[in-house]
Amino acid sequence: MAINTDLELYDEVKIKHPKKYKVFLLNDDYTSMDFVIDILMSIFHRTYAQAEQIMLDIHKKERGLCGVYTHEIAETKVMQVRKKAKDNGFPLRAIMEEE
Ligand code: TYC
Repeated sequence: MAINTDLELYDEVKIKHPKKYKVFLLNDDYTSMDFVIDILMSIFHRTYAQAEQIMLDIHKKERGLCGVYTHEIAETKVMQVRKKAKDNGFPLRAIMEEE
């Protein structure tokens, strides 16, 4: 019995957490600041104040962290940014990187 419990415990300890991915927005010269703020609020669920701060960070430092997600969700966010930017005629891009 004791050996069983130990094995179960060992298996539990071995469980790996799914990898997480950082999603960044990239700066460019053409996308409007208001549109970036809208993207951060609608896709990344930021408040207006947070979105404005992240947008200004990107504007100054070339890229900014929008959120950290599982692979599938990060990929979806990147695609949603691409589609919404394209539909609105902006070149805004998002990328993901393993954490
Ligand atoms: N640099 C853009 C401008 O001056 C604003 C901008 C901010 C664009 C963040 C993209 O991810 C971005 N209109």
